Amino acid sequence: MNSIIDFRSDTVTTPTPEMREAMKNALVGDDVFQDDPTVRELEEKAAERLGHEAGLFVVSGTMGNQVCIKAHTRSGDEIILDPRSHIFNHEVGMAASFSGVQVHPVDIWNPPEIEAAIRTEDIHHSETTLICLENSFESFRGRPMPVALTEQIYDLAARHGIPVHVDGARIFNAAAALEVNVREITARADSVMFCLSKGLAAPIGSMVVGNRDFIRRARKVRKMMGGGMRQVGVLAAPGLIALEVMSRRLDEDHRNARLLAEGLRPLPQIDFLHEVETNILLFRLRDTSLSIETLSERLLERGIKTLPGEHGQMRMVTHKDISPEDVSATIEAFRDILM
Ligand code: TLP
Repeated sequence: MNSIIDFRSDTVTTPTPEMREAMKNALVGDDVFQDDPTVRELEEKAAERLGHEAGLFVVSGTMGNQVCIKAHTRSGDEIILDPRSHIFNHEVGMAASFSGVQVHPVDIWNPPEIEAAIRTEDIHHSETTLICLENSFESFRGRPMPVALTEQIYDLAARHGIPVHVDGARIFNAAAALEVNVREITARADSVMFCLSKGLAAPIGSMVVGNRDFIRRARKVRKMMGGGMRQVGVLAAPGLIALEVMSRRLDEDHRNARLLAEGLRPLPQIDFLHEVETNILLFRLRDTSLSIETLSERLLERGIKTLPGEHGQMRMVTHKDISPEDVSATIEAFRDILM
C-alpha cells in the first residue's frame, strides 16, 4: 500500500523502473533535423497503432490539440466542439488567441445538432473547417463515446468535407471500455491527439497522428509554438513503453474505479453524477454539513489526495499507482469521515 494515495488525476503517475532504464539507454539525435531515432520510432509506432500514416511527438495534450487546430484551419474559420470539452474549457482560450478561430459549441453527442451547426455558403458566414470530438469524453467523467456515434459523426463530416479532430487524451481508456481495437475509433479521424503522460504513465508527452501532409504542417506549427525539441529520445523512450505496454493494462484501473464506486455508493451522502465507465469518478455530497473542500482536507489527513472540483463536485481518478488495497483503505476513510 502507498503512503500517499493520489486520486487527483492520472497525470500524477510516476514512470516505471523500465521507463527509467529506457531513458538512460535511449539513442538520441537532433529532433528538429528529424535525427532522433527513438522519437522517429515512437512517431511511427503511434501512427501505426492508431491506423494513420505519420505521427508527431509533442510536449503536452494542450500543445497537441492546438497544433492540430492551427494546422486544420485559417484565422476567421469556425470550429465545432462541445461546450463540455477540454479544448473549450481548459486550454486557456488558445484556439482563439493562437489560431484565431471562432468556436461554435454544440452537444457533440447529437449528430443532428452538429449538422445544423455547419455553416452554409453565405457572404455573412465564416467557414466551418473542423469538428472536434473528445474520447473519452469530459475530463471529469471519462465517458467512452460509443463506436456507432463516432461512426455517424465521421460519416456526416465526410459528407460535408469537414475534417474531424479527436482529442483522445485518454483514447486507450475509451478503447478498453468499449472493448475495441483503438483503430476502430481513430482510423477515420483526420487527426488524433493522445497523451502518453496520463494513465500511460510516461513522464511527459503526447502524440498527434494523421496523414503525411497533415503531420508535415503540424510539425511546422509545433516549431512555431517553440516546440521543436532536440535530443528528446530520452523522453520518447518511456513514451514507447507507455504506448506498447501501459496502454494494455488500463482495465485494471477501470476495475479499481468500479470497486471504489461500489464501496462509496452505499454511503447515503455520496451522490454519483454518472456511471463509472473508465477510470474517473465524479460525485457530490448530499444532506451533509460537510463541504467538498472539508471532505478533501479530512481525506488528506489520512494520506488521500483528492481534487475538489468546480460546482461542489469531487473527481477521483484511478491509475497504475493505485492498488485494490489503496481503494479499500480509501473506502474505509470515507466511511470514518462520513458515518
Ligand atoms: N486534463 C487534465 C486537466 O487539465 C483537467 C486532467 O487532469 O484530466 N484533453 C483532455 C480531454 C484532457 O483531460 C487533458 C488534460 C488535456 C487534453 C490536456 O493535456 P495536458 O495536460 O497534457 O496539456
